[in-house]
Amino acid sequence: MEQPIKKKVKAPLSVEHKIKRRNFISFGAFFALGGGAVAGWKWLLNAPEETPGITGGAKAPLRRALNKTELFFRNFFSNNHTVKTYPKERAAKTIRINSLIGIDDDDFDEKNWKLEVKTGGLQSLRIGIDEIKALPKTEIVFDFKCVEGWDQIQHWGGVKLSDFLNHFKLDELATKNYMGLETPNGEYYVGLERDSVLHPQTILAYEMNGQPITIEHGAPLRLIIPVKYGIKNLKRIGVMSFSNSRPRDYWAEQGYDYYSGL
Ligand SMILES: Nc1nc2c(c(=O)[nH]1)N[C@H]1C(S)=C(S)[C@@H](COP(=O)(O)O)O[C@H]1N2
Ligand SMILES: [Mo]
Repeated sequence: MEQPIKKKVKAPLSVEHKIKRRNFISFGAFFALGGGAVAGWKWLLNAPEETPGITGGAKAPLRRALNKTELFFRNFFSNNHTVKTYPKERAAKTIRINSLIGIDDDDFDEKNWKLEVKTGGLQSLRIGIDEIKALPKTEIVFDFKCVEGWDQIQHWGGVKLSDFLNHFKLDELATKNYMGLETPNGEYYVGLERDSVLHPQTILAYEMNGQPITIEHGAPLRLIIPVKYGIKNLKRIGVMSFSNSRPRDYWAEQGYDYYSGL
């Protein structure tokens, strides 16, 4: 009897051989990716820095990425999108106090306070708190978020910023790209882009939990802008201005995201 012809089979790779081959492949990949990463890192290191001053001085390509993210969220939070609101009963009874930059001077005189609006004309507009309280009141209960990692459901009342702008015939000025707000002493200041300024939930607040705002929370008038983190919710507004370029912004100068949207 003839022996059945054995099929010629390729000898299976020995375990040792397999490991060697894997190592070779992974080391190759490691060096290829690693080389790419080093090259990318060098490219980033040598990339020009963005114009200093307004923002914290990130490398230009990084800022481009940040701006892309920003654009995504801007569209997401366009004025047709509103942040979640809650029933009044859910609001905290004791509102947290964060920082007091620009509002800790003892000689501040609430009685003589006026909101100064820089209209670009020779004279600023000066508006008293009673004129603001006479406008239709809007209330909002929402989750206030601080970048430091806390949040709290809070209840605020005041005039819608867009109503205020219309009433004082500032709507034309408000078509500029940015609004700048500063404390009366100029020590805390924020820049806000137009869409967030005109957002239907943005208010100039003079009440919290149905009571007048206390000094630590920004009396007599503060900004409540729910589409943004706490840092942009300026307490004790002294000066309002409009511009097409970014106004100075306290925390953006320290490297925080200028937009600081939620
Ligand atoms: N003038 C002024 N406004 C300010 C601040 C500040 O230090 N000074 N801190 C901001 C920050 S970081 C937050 S979280 C909120 C906190 O507001 P609250 O103290 O009323 O909770 O106010 C914002 N507005
Ligand atoms: Mo904050």
